[in-house]
Amino acid sequence: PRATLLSEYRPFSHLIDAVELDFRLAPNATRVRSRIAFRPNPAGEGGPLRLDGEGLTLISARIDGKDVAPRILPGGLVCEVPDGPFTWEAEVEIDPASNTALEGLYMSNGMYCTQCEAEGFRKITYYPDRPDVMAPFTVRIESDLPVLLSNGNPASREGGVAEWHDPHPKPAYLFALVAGDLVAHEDAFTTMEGREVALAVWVRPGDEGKCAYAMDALIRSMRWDETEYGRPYDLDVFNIVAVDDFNMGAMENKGLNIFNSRYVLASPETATDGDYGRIEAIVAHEYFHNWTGNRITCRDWFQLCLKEGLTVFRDQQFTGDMRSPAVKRIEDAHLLRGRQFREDNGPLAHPVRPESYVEINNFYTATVYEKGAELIGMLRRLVGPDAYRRALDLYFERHDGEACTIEDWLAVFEDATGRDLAQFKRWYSQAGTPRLAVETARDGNALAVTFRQSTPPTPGQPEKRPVVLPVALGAIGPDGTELMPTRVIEVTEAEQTERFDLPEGAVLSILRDFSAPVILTREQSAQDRALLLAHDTDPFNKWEAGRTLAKDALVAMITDDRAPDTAYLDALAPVLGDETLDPAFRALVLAIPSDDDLAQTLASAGTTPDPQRIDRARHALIGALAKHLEEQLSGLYDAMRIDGPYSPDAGDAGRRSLRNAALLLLSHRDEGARADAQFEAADNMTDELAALTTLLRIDRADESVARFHDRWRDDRLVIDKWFSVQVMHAPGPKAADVAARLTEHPAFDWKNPNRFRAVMGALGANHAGFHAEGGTAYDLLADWLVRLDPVNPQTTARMTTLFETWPRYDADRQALMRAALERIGNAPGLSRDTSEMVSRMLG
Ligand code: HT7
Ligand code: ZN
Repeated sequence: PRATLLSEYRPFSHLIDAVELDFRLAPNATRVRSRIAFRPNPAGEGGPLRLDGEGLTLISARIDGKDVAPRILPGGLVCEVPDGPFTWEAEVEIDPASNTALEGLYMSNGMYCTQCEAEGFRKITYYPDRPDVMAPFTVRIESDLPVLLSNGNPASREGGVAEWHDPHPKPAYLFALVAGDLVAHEDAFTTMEGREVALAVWVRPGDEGKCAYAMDALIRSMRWDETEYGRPYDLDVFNIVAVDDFNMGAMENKGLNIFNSRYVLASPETATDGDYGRIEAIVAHEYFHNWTGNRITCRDWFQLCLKEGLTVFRDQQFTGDMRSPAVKRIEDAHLLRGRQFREDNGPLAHPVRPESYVEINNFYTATVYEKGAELIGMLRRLVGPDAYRRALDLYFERHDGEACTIEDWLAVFEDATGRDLAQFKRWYSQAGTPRLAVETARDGNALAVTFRQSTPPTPGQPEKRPVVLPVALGAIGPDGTELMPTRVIEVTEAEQTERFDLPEGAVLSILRDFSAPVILTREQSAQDRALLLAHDTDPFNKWEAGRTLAKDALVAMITDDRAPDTAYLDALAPVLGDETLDPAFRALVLAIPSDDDLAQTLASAGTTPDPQRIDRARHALIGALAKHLEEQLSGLYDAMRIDGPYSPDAGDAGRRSLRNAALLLLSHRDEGARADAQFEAADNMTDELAALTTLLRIDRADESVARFHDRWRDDRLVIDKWFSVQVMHAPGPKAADVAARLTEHPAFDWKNPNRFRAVMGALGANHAGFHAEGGTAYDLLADWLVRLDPVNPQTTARMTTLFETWPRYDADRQALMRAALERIGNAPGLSRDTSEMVSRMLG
């Protein structure tokens, strides 16, 4: 299939003044009538009307009331039209019950729902399905089902017919419709402008008791967007619907957000602290899109980071404000380095604003989202918070109701601050993770710090130019006092030297707060790292110092068969015992780098990672840590216990995370005795699942696995966890067998994306298991992806990325992974989605 290119963007031939849609719902034969008022676009190039359409049966088409016979093409239709304004009317038939791809109008548990981003609206009716065509929509829905929802405000409801009107012009990807037997958890919100908004979270009957937290997160998000960005809500209703079959996390349809039910439903017994955190973040993210995405949208899909990078940045700020900014920053940087660096350093590397795609759904990536958010964070750091807010005010004022580009976004910052952002713009077009090497030279008290930046080649981009790097740094004295508070250096050259007045013994703390998404390399002694771990005033670098010590210890164990480094073990103890530190932070310090993290570290240092050696070293370090710190861990396990009812707040969640991190280590000393007791006594899913996971990790979980299933067999979201943990924590050589056995379980509904991901995603996440000798896990995954592709191409394509790291490994594994990818690539009738991913990965 032909690629779409950014350079080929042309405005659409027509503008739309109004859209009316009329749905008569039936599972296999839904009728959709459209009535669209078109007029020529003065910026367009004229010509016939070209509308997108896929899988539609055209019943009739009329222009200004007269029948027409458009030419039907593979991806749409073409029709000659009058020179001036005209009204297009069409009727099509579609089959939502057979729509397993979950894109367009589909059915999930007897409920109708839609997913139109990025190009799903064309599966509902003929339309210019592109984000720069914006229009107000009126929607009429006819059905026997009790709840009938669409975007905007309710206009009327009579018998089996509901009408909705959305006054805000929007692109088709924000269209939504829901019809089902649903119940609501309701509340209300008064905006800063005095608008009364009726809020509802709609779920299947029986789930209404699990909506309170999502509602609470929504209300806090609405208030936060007013206070932090001055953005009020703009309709009389805001509805959220939870659906079990969903390809992604959630969707920001105007006034009618649709969510994967796992990001809505929560109760203490069934959801973990992690689930609560994700619900809060995703509810906020979708709500924040109302301004950054919906009111101001993207001109074309190449500009996806315009809405996604900015909205991720906003949801990160929100979570930081609601919880701990330090813990949030560490988690975000950790996620970026795990997922986005992996993408940026492999065959799928692409710029934050790509310039070509075959299937746009394949570009909802960590690079567009998470690296896109880092770019916003760097801009804010460079201009400062006040100028950032001024620029955002100007952005909303200048572009409200428009479909914009990255050029529009950067122009707002240039106009608000007077800065030239030409070099900064390279971040949007250049793929790959910059390396920042730092060297120091001393002359008396003058410390010269030389920064050298370079970005390795990525597919299609052999040469790279220097980017703008805001490098936050400070210094700590040998006695632990702060000698230089944080300042931000702008590194813009390939090589740049900065001088500081710092006495002998001062230890630099570089890239504080992870101020730029780069790989920092620098020689630093274990003593200096231990000093930063003990005394750095910047929480990110304090954590980073411990992390680097752990990685250095592990790398020495993996490559040189060394014993665990006691310097690292000794350095941890004072931090863990420091009661002035947030338990959530201490839990992060205690976490051992994952196998995948170590594989990435080794590969980027030019060493081929051996999954078995990595796994063994990690286990050995865990054992050593448990032995060395046993008493302290035991004390922490008892001290972090919470007596009283469960609360998902950050304080209690932090205590549980530290306690459960201690539990895991202690299980290597007590043969799982504490975990067994905790599994029986737990009154919340966080503790119950942590106990089960711990038992799985020491291979003593058979009984608890069975009991967990019996306890939760009727709760689909908990059963997803049951599937997932067994595979994720299976001993390496057994993982593929465990996964294969679970695919035969009667509850393995592989057409449900959550369930499929629970097993296959977990197999990919079990590093030693996925890469176990012989390639059985690769084959199992490939078999299932070939099977899933005709049913759900989007989820299949996304899951092929589990193979993206193939170039890291030894020749045997490379051959096995490539063979698995080739087998997927050769499957007859493979979707465009999956075939694009496979061919990009194979190069
Ligand atoms: N903007 C939404 C993206 C999304 C999506 C994209 C492709 C296919 C299915 C999808 N479901 C949701 C979600 C977000 O970023 O807020
Ligand atoms: Zn988003």
